[in-house]
This record gives sequence, C-alpha cells and structure tokens, in this order.
Amino acid sequence: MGRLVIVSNRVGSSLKGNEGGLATAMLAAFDRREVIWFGWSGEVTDEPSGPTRVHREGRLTRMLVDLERSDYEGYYLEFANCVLWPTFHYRVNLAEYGRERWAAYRRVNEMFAERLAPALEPDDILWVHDYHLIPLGAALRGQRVDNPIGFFLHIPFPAPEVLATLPVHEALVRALFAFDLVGFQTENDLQAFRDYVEREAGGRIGADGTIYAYGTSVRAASFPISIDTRVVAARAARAMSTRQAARLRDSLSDRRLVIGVDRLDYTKGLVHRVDAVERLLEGKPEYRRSIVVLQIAPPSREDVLEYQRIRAELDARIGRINGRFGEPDHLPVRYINRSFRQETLFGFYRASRVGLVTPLRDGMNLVAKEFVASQDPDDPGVLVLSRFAGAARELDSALIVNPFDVDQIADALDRALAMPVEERRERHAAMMSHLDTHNVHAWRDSFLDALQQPDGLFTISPPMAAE
Ligand code: ADQ
Repeated sequence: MGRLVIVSNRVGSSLKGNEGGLATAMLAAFDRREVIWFGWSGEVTDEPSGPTRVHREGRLTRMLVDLERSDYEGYYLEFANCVLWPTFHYRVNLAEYGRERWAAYRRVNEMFAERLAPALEPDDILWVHDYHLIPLGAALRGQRVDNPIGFFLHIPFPAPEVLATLPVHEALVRALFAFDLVGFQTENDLQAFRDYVEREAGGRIGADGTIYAYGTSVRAASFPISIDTRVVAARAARAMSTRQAARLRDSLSDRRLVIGVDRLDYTKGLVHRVDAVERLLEGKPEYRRSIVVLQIAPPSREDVLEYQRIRAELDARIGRINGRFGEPDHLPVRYINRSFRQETLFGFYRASRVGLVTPLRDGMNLVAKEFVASQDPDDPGVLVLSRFAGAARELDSALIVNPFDVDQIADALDRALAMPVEERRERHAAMMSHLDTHNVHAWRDSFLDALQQPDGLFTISPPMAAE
C-alpha cells in the first residue's frame, strides 16, 4: 500500500495529539498506512524560511516549513483569514480583497508544491485539506506530480452569487479542477459548487456526477466529516470521575448546566446566542437561579481586527447579563477564554442538560457531534443546533434553530430545559445510531476509496453521503 500524504496549513503535533477539528480527524487516519504530513510549522521567521524540517515518529513523518513574515501575513492572515474565510461563510462585507494578498497566497502554495514534489514516490496518494491550499493541486501538477490528489474543503462552499463577489473566484474554482476528487462537507456545498460550474463557468454535470468545465473534468461529492464516536463516548464516561468534572458538578448544586464551546470566531453566532440567554432570563425569571450557562471560547486569530471586535462585544454583553441577573452567590453566565483538554470538555458535555451550537454558518461543527456522543444514554442532554451548521443535515433529532432568530433560540432553550427524559432519550438514540456508523473512520475510508477508484466507476454519492 502506498503512503498517504496529507497536506494542510497546520500540521498536527503528535500521534496522541489533543488537537482541533481537522487534526483530530486526521490523527484517526493513521491506523493502517505510512503517513507523511506536510504543512506550515506555525513558526514565522524574519529571514527567508530555511529548509523543510523532517520529523519521524513511527509511521508518521511530519514535514514542516516555516513561513517568512510577509508570507505569513499575506497568505495566512490576510488572504486565507480576511478574504476566503469571511466570503465562504457568507460574510462578504468582512472580506478585504487585495491583489498583493492573492499573490502571497499563490506564492506560498507554489512554494509548498516545490518543497513537497521531490519527496513524493510514484505510488503515494495525496490528500490536501482546506481553503488555504486550493491552488496546491495545480501547483503540484506544475511540478509534474501525477499521483492521485484529493482535496477536502472543511468550510462551506458558498452559493455562486456570494462566491462571485471575490475578484478571483474564477481562478479559484478553475484550480479545483487540478485535483482528481474534490470533497465537500454536505450535499448543499456540493450543490453550490455544481451551481457555480453550470452558471458561471458554462460547465455541465455528467450522469455519473463528474463535473466538466474549463476543458477538463473533476469528480466531486460530499463526505460529511465526523468524530471517533465510540472513543468520545468512552472518554466522556471516564471524564465524569475526574476532579475537574466533579468540581464543576459540585459548583452547580442543583442548577442545570447549559454549555457552549466554540473557537472565538464571528461565524459561531456567539453574540446572538448570548442575546438569546438574556431574552430567556428576561422572559422566564424562574431560570435566573436555576440554570448556569458555561461558554468556553478560546481566542483564535487574535491578529485579525474582526476577532478583536467580537471579543470586546462578547465581554460587554456577558458583563451586562451578569450585572442584570447576577446575585452575590450566583452568576448566570460563566465565560472562559481558554482551551481545555478534549477529554475534560467531553466530561463537561456529559454534565450538561443543554448544548448550544448556534453558528451563523459552519462547514460541519464537530462540537455538535462530540456533545451528542458524550451524553449518558439514560439521561442525555439536549442539543440545540443551528440549521446553518453542516451537522444539522445529519443530526436532525436536535432542536434545530435559525441562529439569527434570538427569540427562537430562547424558546428552544426553554423547550430543551423542560424536555422529559423519554423524549431526550429518543432523540439521543436516533442521533447516536447515525454517529455510530457515520464516524471519522467511515469519513476517511469513503474519501480515500473514492479517490482511488478508477475514473468511470465513480458513483455520485459515496456510501457515507447517501443519506
Ligand atoms: P472549527 O471551526 O475549529 O473547524 P469545529 O468543527 O467545532 O470547528 O471543531 C473544533 C474542534 O476543536 C472540536 O474537536 C472541539 O472539541 C475542539 N475545541 C473547540 N473548542 C475547544 C476548547 N475550548 N478547548 C479544546 N478544544 C476545543 C473547522 C470548520 C468546521 C468543521 C471542522 C472539521 O470550521 O465547520 O467541522 O473544521 O472539518
């Protein structure tokens, strides 16, 4: 079996890592084959970046590249985080396009291709991840790499009208055609891609799902990312006996816990969510002393102005709620700006009656899936989930809300808190049976199987995306 070469902006730090969404999923991909993981080291240098660093750890070889400051700024901070991220999440008003940013983005992709190509062997297969690396397939082809190359987009693919606001939309979509397979989180994202190809590129969709445009073709399908469901469930059960979980439970006395866990990002709907909590406490005074809302939100991308703004806004709103409804012995909202070990988080989820996952737009949202898998099946908590999270397509037994509708979130919170145990069990069981089969291993296998299928044998919906 050839090696699997993973390329992503950041590289997971170890086989036993405690990482974010992408890394967690990728680390689960290592059980069978030799893996090379190539990407940015996270280091920024003031001189031109030195040679690629190679670290071997069992079957995993990490290849790390430093970025020099101007590339870090232009490629990562500016083009990826201030142009692609807001546009793909439908926040076109926040996108700040500039030609020099686009140039830096392409330059880093070219540099990655130049460094990776010589390390490849003929039977390697490549899996490129996320919006930072859309041009990498074309850059690798330019280096005469003809191995199978797949691409997976972790964030939403926007509707054509939204994507077309980006001055370089055509170049970006054209670049996707250099891959053999393009994977999206949901059928919605796949449909948006097809719509773009048909309407903007004058392309067409073949009967077997192959997409034709720009004088070439690419295969595309949806592969909803997931979690290691049984591992999360087992860890959550174990975490209940840890000191941190016990301290949290003790601190609640008989109050019920409502939890939110998100990177501090304007796509996560935190302001609307906090407003919904305020609305609930205003309208239903009985909750003022009977619930505790725990919002964990580690800061991310702090060098970007919009992230500083959202942080200041949340500080102010949460301060206002606690000022209005707090008592000397009780604050309704506990707000923490740091990360926790995943296992600790799973214990917190299990101790919660309600999980609030209300992003304004989200590719998938793994917290939603982790929350469900962490519950005690006999006395499960209720998930309140945004219809604009990719996860809502699968977790349809959650209470689905429009995250822009503060009253609706408040009503759902009320309903979740009042929900009888039979209904909670039923909803939880339905979601668990889905997550048991649609786990991260199935996600990885279905993508890699589709990537390695010879052309022509491709079915429109791989097994995982069939529902
Ligand atoms: P993210 O936007 O980072 O991921 P998410 O899918 O929720 O969002 O993944 C976050 C991961 O980080 C989860 O595994 C979670 O447990 C962990 N995490 C979050 N907050 C944490 C904290 N305070 N401490 C420790 N760990 C924390 C992007 C896309 C998503 C997509 C994923 C995977 O934006 O839409 O689901 O990639 O494809």
